[in-house]
Amino acid sequence: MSKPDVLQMKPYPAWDETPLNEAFTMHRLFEAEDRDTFLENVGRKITAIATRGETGADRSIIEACPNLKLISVYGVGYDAVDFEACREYGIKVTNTPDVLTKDVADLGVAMMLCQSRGMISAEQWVKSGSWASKGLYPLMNRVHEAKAGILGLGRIGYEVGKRLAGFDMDIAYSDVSEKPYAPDWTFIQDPVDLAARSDFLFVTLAASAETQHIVNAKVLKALGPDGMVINISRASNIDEAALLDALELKTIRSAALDVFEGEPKLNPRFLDLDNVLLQPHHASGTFETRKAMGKLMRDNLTAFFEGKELLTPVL
Ligand code: 8YV
Repeated sequence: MSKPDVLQMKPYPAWDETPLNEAFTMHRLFEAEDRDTFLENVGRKITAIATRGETGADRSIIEACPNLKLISVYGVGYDAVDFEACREYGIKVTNTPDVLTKDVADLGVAMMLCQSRGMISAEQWVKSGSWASKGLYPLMNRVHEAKAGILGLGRIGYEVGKRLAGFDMDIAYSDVSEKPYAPDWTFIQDPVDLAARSDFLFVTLAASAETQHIVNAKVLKALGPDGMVINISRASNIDEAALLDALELKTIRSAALDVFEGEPKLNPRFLDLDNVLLQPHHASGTFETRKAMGKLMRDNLTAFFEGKELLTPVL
C-alpha cells in the first residue's frame, strides 16, 4: 500500500524523522532548490502538512496544495498558520498543547531569575578576573516577594504563576475574564493597570491579530523604570520598536526575551543593550518535551489518515 504524502516545512530531530519517513512519504520543502517548482510537482498529492510552531503555513503554501485537509503543527502556537485560508478551504489544524507547558514556564521563570540577579554578566565578572581585580559584583534586584503580572492566564501563564507562588511573589494577571482556577491571584483586566502594579511582567498570551502589540508604549511606561518584561510567547505580542526605545532610554529596567520579530534575525539594536537577556526561541527545547511534541504531531497525522478523531484540533 502506498504511504500518504505529507509536505514537511522544516526539519525535525532524527527520532521524529525516522518514524515520519516510515509512516508517510515526506516531501521536504525546506530542501527544495526552487520552492515553486517543488510545489508545482507535489502540491496535488499533498493532503497533510507537518510544520513547526514558528513556521506555520501561509496562504501561498495552502493554495499550492489543492487537496490539503490537515495542518499538523509541532508547537502550541499556530499564529503562523493562515486560519482564514484554512477556513476558506475546510482545512483542519492541530497543535501540541500541554506537553510543552511546564518547560516553557520553567524557562520563563529561569529567565526572570537569571536577568534579575545578573547571572550572565556575573559569570563574565568571574571569567574576566574582575572579581579578583575589582572586588564584589554589583548588587542586583530581589525576586522573591516582588509583584508579578502575568499577561494571559492560559496553560503556560498558569504554570508560570504556580512557580512564582513558590517565590512568595504577589501575583496578578490579566485575561479576557477572571479565571476560577486562580482564586489567590489578583485579576486586573487592563494590561496597563497590570503593568503599573508589576515589577515583573510575563507575556504568556497565545498570539493573534487581537493581541498584536498588546504590550505597547503605554504598557511599558506603566511598567516603569524598575520593571522587567519577560516574553515567552510570540514577538508580535510586544511592540518591539517601543520595547527597544524603553530599553535604550531605560524607562524600563530590563527585558528577558525568547522570541523576536523576524527571528532568527534580530533587530541589531538588541545587540548593543546591556539590560536584556536574549534567548533563541527555545522555551520548549528539552529532549523530553520535544519528543512528546513530535509524537503528538505524528499521532495527529496518523489519526487523520486512519479517519479517526484528531487528538488536539484547534480548527
Ligand atoms: C516551536 C513554539 O514550535 O510551541 C510553540 O508555539 O513556537 C515552539 O515550541 C519550537 O521551537 C519548534 O520549532
